[in-house]
Amino acid sequence: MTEAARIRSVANQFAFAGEFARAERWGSGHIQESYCVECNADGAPRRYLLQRINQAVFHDVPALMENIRRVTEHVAEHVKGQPDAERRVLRLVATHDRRLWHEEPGGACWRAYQMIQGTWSFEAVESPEQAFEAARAFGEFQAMLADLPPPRLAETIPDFHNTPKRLAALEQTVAQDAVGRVASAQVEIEFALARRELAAVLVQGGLPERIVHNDTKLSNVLFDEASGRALCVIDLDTVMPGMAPCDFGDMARTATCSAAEDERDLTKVAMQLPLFEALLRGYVSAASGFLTHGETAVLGAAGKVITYEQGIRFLTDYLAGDRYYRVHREGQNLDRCRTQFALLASMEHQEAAMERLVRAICV
Ligand code: GN1
Ligand code: MG
Repeated sequence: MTEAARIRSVANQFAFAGEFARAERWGSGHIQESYCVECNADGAPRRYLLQRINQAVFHDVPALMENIRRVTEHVAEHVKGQPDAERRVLRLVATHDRRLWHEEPGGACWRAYQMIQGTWSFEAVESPEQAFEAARAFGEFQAMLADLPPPRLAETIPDFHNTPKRLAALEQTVAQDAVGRVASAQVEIEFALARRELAAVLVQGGLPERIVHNDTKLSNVLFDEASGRALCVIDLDTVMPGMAPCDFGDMARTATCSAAEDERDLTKVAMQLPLFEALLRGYVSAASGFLTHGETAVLGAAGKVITYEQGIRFLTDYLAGDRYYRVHREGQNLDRCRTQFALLASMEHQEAAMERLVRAICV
């Protein structure tokens, strides 16, 4: 079966409106394989997001999909009756036999969402307003999930933001040097090891457990094309118990820097303080109701920790032979790591100013 025929046959398992018309590869995710599927329903095109779940990363598909079902239904309840409620949360589409995912005979698992119309997403930030909006949307998302009824969400990837464990994994990978790349990344390995005390900052903070998004990069927010406002938070795969400042830290990693995550010209990579300020204001505007002093006190540090952690993760994967993150060119994971470390260095330079903003804004 060709790839196109396979996608079509998988799409036909889902309760989409109308007839399958076409499918194309979609999005910039490093993990899941996504397609935009267009169907024709009475002459009107309907679009869906069809995703093949990466089971090397998400081992427990039922737990993953149950988390997403509960989270999307809960957020839908929160936004019900508000303007544009339909477009403010991802909505799963079930299969014809009412399952949340489809399993192919070979074991591959697929799921589908309705595509949210009239929206943009961005790989790199364009303005402080955009940073504010993205942070407001993620803060609101955390706030809406604060009253999710028990049981506790499943930890689909345990120790996801456990930075010391990420560092240990790097050290082990360096020791193994399975694909002989260690010699080509000495500078980055030394950079990482010289900052090992940073790894413990969040996990040792005694922070409360909350339901967090865990992948709050700028490109995981959909902005309304018409108003420019942040409308909907997407990519719910890693929504699980965690620490609220990790979400803020990942925003600082991706929305204070106007260079792409894999930019090779490192002179373009810098933490821009006005964007950090906009992020803080946006996040606090939505999350101040539940954040404790202990959580707000580490928001500046969280940017550094998550940028450091992400650099370590890219470096580890480069040294292991690109087994986790999808790459489109030779050395891309090392480029991604270098960008993270350049951004971290820029944050280190501006640390005092970042801390001043945190104290001024999070009163
Ligand atoms: C991965 O696939 P994507 O782009 O949504 C990763 C995140 C990283 C991100 C870096 C499950 O997310 O943790 O922050 O790449 N997701 C997983 O861009 O590991
Ligand atoms: Mg993701």
